Amino acid sequence: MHQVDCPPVKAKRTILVTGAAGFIGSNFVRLLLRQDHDLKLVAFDKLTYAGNMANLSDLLSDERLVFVKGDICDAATVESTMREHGVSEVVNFAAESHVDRSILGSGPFVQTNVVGTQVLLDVSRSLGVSKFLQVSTDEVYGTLPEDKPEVKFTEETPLAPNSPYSASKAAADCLVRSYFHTFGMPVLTTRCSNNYGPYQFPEKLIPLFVTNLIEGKQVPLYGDGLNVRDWLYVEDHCEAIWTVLNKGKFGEVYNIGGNNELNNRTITEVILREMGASWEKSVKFVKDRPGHDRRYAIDASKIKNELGWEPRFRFDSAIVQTINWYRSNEQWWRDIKSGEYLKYYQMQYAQR
Ligand code: NAD
Ligand code: TDX
Repeated sequence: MHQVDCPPVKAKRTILVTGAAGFIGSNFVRLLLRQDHDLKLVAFDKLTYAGNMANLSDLLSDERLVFVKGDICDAATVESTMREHGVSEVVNFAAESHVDRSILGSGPFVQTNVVGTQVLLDVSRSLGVSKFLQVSTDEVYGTLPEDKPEVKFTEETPLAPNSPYSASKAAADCLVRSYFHTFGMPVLTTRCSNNYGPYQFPEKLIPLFVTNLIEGKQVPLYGDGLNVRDWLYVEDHCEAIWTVLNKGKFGEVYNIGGNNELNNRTITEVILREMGASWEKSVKFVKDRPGHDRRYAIDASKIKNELGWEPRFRFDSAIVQTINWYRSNEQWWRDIKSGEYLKYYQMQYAQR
């Protein structure tokens, strides 16, 4: 019998998702595949200490997803990947993302966050992509006073980064802005507050504290523990990025936040309560982070009013869901908390 080969189904959009094996990137890929959009995703990641194929392993059998190991600083690999897969849009999550590591050494932060973004912009421009979304952070705005709760970061707040991490992200944001003004590139920038949820590397506050408590270890609270962050569930952040990618106006910045300011003591109390641990036995106050920003708070009215996005998850239930995820996925974080991680932990916390 004569056999007819079916022509490959042509995806409408092909999105390069850089940093897709990290915390937020992998949650973004998972969300888009679950929502069943007619698109192809090219997950591109260098697999640094923070990149983990286990974050994507359950998704790799999906024919809408391909994975490419590569560095965003390597223009040849970025270009060949984008050409081979016919990439039409870029969402750049790839970054060195941990403030404490940027204090130990800023080199990799400048390299990936600044040079890597410049390379991605140049290749994307030369190939004429239809959209380039830069995933940035509220930390580029610096710090807010504690005694003026009405003051929040808006998109007009001047950039005033205080850590090498946030300085490198601010530099990248400036490059993205300049490619819009100089070359008319179709760029979008999002600036989000602190995320929590599944697959977050256990160097960040919430997964570090939850996994330490499961291991029967103490949790190291910096300074007086009264620094404030605006916590957002990762899926809400991913939905917001998808909204901006689809409805955002080129050249614009969109703040994303949870309207959920909590200090680190409160976060610690919530985790301890949920895990049945006591403050006296489990909390160790340690020397503060140098240059530690006191308060972050996002005014997310622009994305709400102009694009109709609002967070859907409530902190009190999403934090329990998150803690339970780390309880049920012990192998995932135990594999990470070994080898290199232990050396890092020793360097970061032993002398505090
Ligand atoms: P993460 O550290 O968990 O993941 C970063 C990923 O980027 C890793 O998979 C890593 O392997 C990859 N990567 C690093 N350097 C690379 C390179 N040169 N080339 C290719 N891939 C590389 O970080 P995350 O928490 O998922 O953050 C993702 C993005 O969101 C970052 O740009 C970060 O600045 C931003 N952001 C994070 C938060 C947060 O609370 N985590 C909040 C706001 C914004
Ligand atoms: O051991 C700790 N003890 C502690 O008290 C750690 C790791 C953190 N902290 C404090 C410092 C901060 O006030 O908890 C707060 C949150 O710290 P991190 O989880 O390191 O996040 P932060 O520095 O606020 O930055 C995060 O949010 C914005 C992400 O890491 C960034 O990538 C994102 O841009």
